Amino acid sequence: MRETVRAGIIGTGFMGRVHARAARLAGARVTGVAGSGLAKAQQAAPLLGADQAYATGAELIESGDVDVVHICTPNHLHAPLALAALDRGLAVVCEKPLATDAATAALLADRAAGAVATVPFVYRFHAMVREARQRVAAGDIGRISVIQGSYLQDWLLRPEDDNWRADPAVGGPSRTFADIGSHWCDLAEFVTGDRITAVSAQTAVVIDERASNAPVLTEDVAIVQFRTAAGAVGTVTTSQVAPGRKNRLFLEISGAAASLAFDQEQPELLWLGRREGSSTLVRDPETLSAAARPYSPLPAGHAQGYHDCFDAFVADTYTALRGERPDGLPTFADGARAALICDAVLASAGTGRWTEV
Ligand code: NAI
Ligand code: SOE
Repeated sequence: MRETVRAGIIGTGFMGRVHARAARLAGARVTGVAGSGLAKAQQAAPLLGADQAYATGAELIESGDVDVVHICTPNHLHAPLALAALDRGLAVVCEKPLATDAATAALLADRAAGAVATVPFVYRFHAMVREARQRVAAGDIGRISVIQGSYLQDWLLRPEDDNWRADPAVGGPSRTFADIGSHWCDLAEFVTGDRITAVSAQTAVVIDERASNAPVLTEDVAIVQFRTAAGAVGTVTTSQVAPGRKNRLFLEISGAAASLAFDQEQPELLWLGRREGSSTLVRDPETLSAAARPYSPLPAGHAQGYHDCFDAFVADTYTALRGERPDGLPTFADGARAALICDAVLASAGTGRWTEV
């Protein structure tokens, strides 16, 4: 690997900008950007700090001028672009959902064996999430009985709130669960070290007509009850039509000795519940466990957030490019796992039956 990583960004929207910034902060040079056409890429290049604009993702992948490709496009393009990049021997950072069905995601995970291929389940990179995970692993919570929570947003609340995610040909057959339920399940499994083994799900379309996608076929809401390998039970509610909720990923774990709760919109805090008295831990590098401290670079009281998680995720991906194995780096195997759960959720909602994952 060269001393300076050469990063190519495909997709010039919200995530294209976030990835390009994180890549530069991690010491990479952004050598190329591709958009939905040459004009879009040319417009984005100075904003992303990219040397060269490409008309298509395929051209960027074939350019010979990139070591790692960041795929930040609508969902249906993730799998073909990731396969092309892997075939070319490049490292890949591919946005979630890794693919719009579990079989394709599994194929990608197979093809990525031995390569650096990561998926931005970035909520793993909050310091307080690492602290929660460390406390579960250390046995502080005891045997886990219940894992529950929700991921709620409101940006698709009104019929005029429209997005490519609502079109199954572009976003895939699942919208809300694939888009945000995937993050929740990844986080729940990451923190507990447990696995969801069976699901019973209901989905609902609340807004049945949207401007460019009428009638709407993808779910606004998914409610999932589940069992885990270690014998815990749980529920998760996901919605993109929950008024007032912007990006509220909430996870609570109850064990025999204590509970833990994390709210993505209050990421400096971790609630620790006990029968004898509960407390709220505030992120402070001086008191965090060794596992969480690397994700807490700022002193206490200097709030960290989404960008910090993203930057840490990309920095760890680039560390992996140098042959190291950072702990908790989400790979294509984790992307395939999320796709598997998502397929089980859709199947269960369709049949009304419990479905094995
Ligand atoms: P966006 O709509 O803001 O941007 C998508 C971009 O892709 C647009 O600029 C569009 O012009 C471009 N595009 C469309 N067709 C293309 C093509 N054929 N080739 C190259 N570019 C093309 O969407 P956003 O929010 O940036 O989402 C992109 C992906 O990132 C999605 O898969 C989404 O699930 C994921 N995402 C992940 C997040 C995370 O925390 N990991 C956060 C937000 C989104
Ligand atoms: C939109 O629903 C979105 O930006 C998702 O695509 C992200 O993955 C999630 O992090 C926040 O919400």
